[in-house]
Amino acid sequence: MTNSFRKSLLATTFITGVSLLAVPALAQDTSVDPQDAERQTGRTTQESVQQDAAQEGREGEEIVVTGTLIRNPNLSRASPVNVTTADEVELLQANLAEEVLREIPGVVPSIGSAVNNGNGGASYVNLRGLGSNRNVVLLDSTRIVPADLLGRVDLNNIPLALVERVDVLTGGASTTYGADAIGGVVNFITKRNFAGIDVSASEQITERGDGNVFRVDMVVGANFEDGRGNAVFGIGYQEADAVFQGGRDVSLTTIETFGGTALGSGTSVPSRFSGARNAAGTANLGTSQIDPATGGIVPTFATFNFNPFNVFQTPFERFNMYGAANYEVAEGIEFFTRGLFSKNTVDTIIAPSGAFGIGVNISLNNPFLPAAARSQFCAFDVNPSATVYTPRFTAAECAAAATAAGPGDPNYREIGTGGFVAFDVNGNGTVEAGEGYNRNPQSALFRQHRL
Ligand SMILES: [Ca+2]
Ligand SMILES: [Ca+2]
Repeated sequence: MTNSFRKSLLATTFITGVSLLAVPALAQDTSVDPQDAERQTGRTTQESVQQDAAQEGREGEEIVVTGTLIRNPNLSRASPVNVTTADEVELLQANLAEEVLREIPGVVPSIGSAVNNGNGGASYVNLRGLGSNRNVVLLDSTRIVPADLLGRVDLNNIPLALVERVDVLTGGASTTYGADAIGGVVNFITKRNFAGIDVSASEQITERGDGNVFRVDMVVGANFEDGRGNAVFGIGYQEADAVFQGGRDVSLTTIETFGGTALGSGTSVPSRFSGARNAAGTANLGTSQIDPATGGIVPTFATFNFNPFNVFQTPFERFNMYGAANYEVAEGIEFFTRGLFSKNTVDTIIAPSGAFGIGVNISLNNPFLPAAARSQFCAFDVNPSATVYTPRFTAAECAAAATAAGPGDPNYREIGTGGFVAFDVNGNGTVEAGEGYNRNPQSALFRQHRL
């Protein structure tokens, strides 16, 4: 840093100080006009500050720089705000607030009219994919009652017909709004001084003739006392029919992206189990399926196609009312009130669920257990050492257990009763901490529940 630069830096610093000091001096009306001072001393303010600073520097006093012209990005940086106007909402012919937000970059589709799996009847916004509980949803800049204990606001309750615009702050705003504004803030601004009557009705249908959506809204508003007060009331009804994925060829099955083959869920019928040996007795099987023809356990051959049951459009019916009034008593003092009523009926439709890896104990004398499956469960190698084969039960134990009378019978055996065996897994001569195996691990069941 050159000496001249340091001087000019100091000069600008002190000029800032001078101008700040001048403000209270002027207010007292006893200040010395800087121009008068310059005329008297023959120096400009900047020159005198430079010389004074130089004198102070010569005296060896510490100079503390309290401000510079270097810009602080924290003061000037603005968070991006995406604004969606009522015109855009109308152009979209959106029926729910979630449908509007879904179009905005930075918003990840969350549970809503097009995401049904996991739907509890509400719809949410998920900014930047950080989670639908990581953003704040406001109505006229104030919070509204959340729909669940996670603090998430049900977007089905937003009176879209009254919305003037939607401000979406897609940046972290925790410092302003609190810990839940990590992903950002969505602020629905309603029509503030709406006067008159607005009635709208719409009917939407897909090009295939299904997925009918009907909507009708009426908004009534009036200003009073020369615009100092306004009251507005809205009432609306919406109804949407389902569009099933099974209704379109393109979505009849899930297609694997690499090979283009149809995929399904392994949680299916016939049931799948873990914990069995292959039929040849050469290796353990992973999660495998019962073959009804042989009663044996074989690699999965029949998957369940869950696609046709799922929906592209979630069916719902909604009736909502919204009323608000504001009155400016004096400048800066305003009373306002608002009321919100919404009754939503959302049909959540997904494919039949299943038992996804539920641990089960299986009695080997179960009359419904095929003999082939029984012997494969018994032959399962429980020993983790690659060179040691330890079957769950020996062939003799297995055969005896098949005809055991009941739990009191000494030959009775059950898969999944556990029991830890310490064992030198890596074969180094000592059984170390963590080495061992479960001699009779549980079998996990995967089975699709048919409707
Ligand atoms: Ca082994
Ligand atoms: Ca060892």
